[in-house]
Amino acid sequence: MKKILIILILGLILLNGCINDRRTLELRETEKKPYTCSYNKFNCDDFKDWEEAQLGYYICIDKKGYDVHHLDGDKDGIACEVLR
Ligand SMILES: [Ca+2]
Repeated sequence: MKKILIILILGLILLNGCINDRRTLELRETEKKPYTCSYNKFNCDDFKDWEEAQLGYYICIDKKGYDVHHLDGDKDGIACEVLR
């Protein structure tokens, strides 16, 4: 019983770590303005570099299931080729 409790607590600590990493990632993303996937708000030139644009693309794919900001016009899975 004690072992199960320890494993459960370790699992919760690990899970919390993952969530915090994700928040850090999104905060870095939001230095210019709060990042959202609710509506088409961002263009490629709103991101500081290609890596950030690609991250923004992935975040909305993950949250909404599609390219909310139309960052990948040719739909090859690579956002904002113009920034590379
Ligand atoms: Ca593309």
